[in-house]
Amino acid sequence: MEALITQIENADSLETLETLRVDILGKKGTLTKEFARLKDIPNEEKKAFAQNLNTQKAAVANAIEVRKVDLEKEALNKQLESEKIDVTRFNNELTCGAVHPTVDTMDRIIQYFQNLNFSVEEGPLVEDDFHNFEALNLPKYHPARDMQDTFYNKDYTLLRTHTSPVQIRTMLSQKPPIRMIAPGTVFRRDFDLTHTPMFHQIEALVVDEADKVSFANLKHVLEEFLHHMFGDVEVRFRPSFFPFTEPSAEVDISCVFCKGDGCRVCSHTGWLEVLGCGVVDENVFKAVGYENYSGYAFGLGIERFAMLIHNIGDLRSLFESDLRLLGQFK
Ligand code: 2NL
Repeated sequence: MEALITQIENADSLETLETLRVDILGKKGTLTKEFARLKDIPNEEKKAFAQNLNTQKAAVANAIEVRKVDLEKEALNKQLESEKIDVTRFNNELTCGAVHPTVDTMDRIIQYFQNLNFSVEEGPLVEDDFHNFEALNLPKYHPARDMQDTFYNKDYTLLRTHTSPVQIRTMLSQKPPIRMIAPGTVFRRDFDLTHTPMFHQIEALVVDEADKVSFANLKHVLEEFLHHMFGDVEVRFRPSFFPFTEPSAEVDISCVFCKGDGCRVCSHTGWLEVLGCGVVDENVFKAVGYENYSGYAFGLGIERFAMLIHNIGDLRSLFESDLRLLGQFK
């Protein structure tokens, strides 16, 4: 018995201790086998025999428990020691960060339009119904205002679903001529392979005296811009609809991956949709009290541009802060 206890006290690992426990107290353990002998012991000795076995069993179990606590403590200390971080230590392996591809793309677009003398305007992320919808010719009960798409707050404010409210605020606080872009974060209740609830947009707005600004001007500016961003690509305009522009168009470039031959990225069409645009609807001007002006506007999603420029396959990787992705953009 003494020897057993000493063995337990000297067990040098949790594994050794467990082996000992099985050897002694396990189903076929030495002490367990002793209990099996109880039936062969004469009646008058049974009680003393059993009491003795139970005492031994308790002593062994206790010794195992005590040693186990010690070994676990040792293991924890070892782990803490090996994982210790000296936060005061100077890190000689400092690595250089990189600009996030979303930010890089946004910066490049902003730079391009600043060179064309567009101002850069910003506005609140929490907006009201008027600036986000009503002034943009999106009347109440319009399907695009559906609860599905918009994050509403309890006080009837909302998270802006596009950067257009910045243009509305700018038109309300300035007089034409206006040449502006509104870059920023926007929010929509949508989350799947190609949508994230928070993403980034840049919208542009040009307003001047009636007949000074035309769809032809818009078309030229966008063709130049898309060639600057994507190089030697084809650009085409398709008729479309937006509540805030009339006429409206969506703009495609020939696929940057297959050069128009057809591939998975362009769904074998040879074309990639990159932005929406149009001539500012008369009702938008009415909402901000403008008379005898004309203008054009367009809007684009930064993440989509970043994915096409940097050949990123999965939209979600732009939101994961994974250094294995970000490290590739140094
Ligand atoms: C898209 C389409 C667009 C606009 C945004 C706009 C703003 C005002 C007045 C008129 Cl204040 N228009 N913005 C116009 C056309 C298209 O965005 O697909 N964006 C990702």
